[in-house]
Amino acid sequence: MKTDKTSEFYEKLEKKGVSRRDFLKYCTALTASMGLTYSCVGQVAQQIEKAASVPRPPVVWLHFGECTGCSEAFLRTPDVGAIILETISVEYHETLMAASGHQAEENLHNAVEKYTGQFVCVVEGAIATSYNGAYGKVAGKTFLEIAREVVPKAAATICIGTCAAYGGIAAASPNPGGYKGVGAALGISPINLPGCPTNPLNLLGTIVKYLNKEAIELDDLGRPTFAYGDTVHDNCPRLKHYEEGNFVEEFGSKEAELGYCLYEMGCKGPETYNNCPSAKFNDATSFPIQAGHPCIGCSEPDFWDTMTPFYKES
Ligand code: FSX
Ligand code: SF4
Ligand code: F3S
Repeated sequence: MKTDKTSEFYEKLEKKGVSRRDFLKYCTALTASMGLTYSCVGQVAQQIEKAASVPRPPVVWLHFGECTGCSEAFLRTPDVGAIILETISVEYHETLMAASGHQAEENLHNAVEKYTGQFVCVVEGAIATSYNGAYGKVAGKTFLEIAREVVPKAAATICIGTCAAYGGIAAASPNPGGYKGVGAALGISPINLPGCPTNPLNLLGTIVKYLNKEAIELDDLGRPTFAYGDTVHDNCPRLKHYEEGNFVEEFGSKEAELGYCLYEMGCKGPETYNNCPSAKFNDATSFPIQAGHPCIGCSEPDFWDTMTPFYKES
């Protein structure tokens, strides 16, 4: 049902260059990423409209030990970024905001005080825990201090990226800084959206469910099952070749050209829970396996240690 709020939502998107047609395109991608059939696109669109009609929740977005690839992935999918920014109100985000130095610190402090108990904390990056967190600081404060100050005051915490979720690359062996994911560093159970980077559609799907007060079913690693319920292998476009025993044995070969299975090139799709084959990246263009590269298991805990060597069969 169209209301003034929904018309306003479409008008705002239109001003950001996202037409109604574009919006439906992303609803289609989001529907697929959630493992739903095409017939659910209208329903998903309505859910986003509904989410956009409630007051936008304040969001404090923290950056710790990471490469900012997760924010980049979201910003490089501008239409999804615009839809997300129409459903939340980003009060603090180090990559996006104009403020710097003391002014930025003040913004963080003010946002946390003003919205205590109401804001959603999105965290990118892992937290150094050894030597009182000395291996990671912003403005003279350790990541650990910042996280301990901010995260407990949030209404909900969403970790985006494998780094925030489980430590990721910052926690790769020998991990001298004692880097950990947010849950392990603080002893809490956040919503984890792993991936290096996280697919922006998975963030959008989570925000929409959160705003609509829908229960978000999580697995034992804190991942929403709507996005991380299946392995990459389960939905891989090369699965038929795997089953028929057609494998690539060398990059650049005829078999590679024919799109055969990359298992023997080290593909970790069978051990990796993520929806990349349906969600895809870069405006739903492609994902590693479609581009001819094996999955390196980037959304699994400790992938940098447990999935290497990346180009060898496990
Ligand atoms: Fe880590 Fe994300 Fe990889 Fe980078 O925030 S998951 S290094 S893509 O940026 O945290
Ligand atoms: Fe499975 Fe990887 Fe082969 Fe795809 S390319 S079928 S994920 S092993
Ligand atoms: Fe990562 Fe594998 Fe997807 S490498 S992006 S989980 S296909």
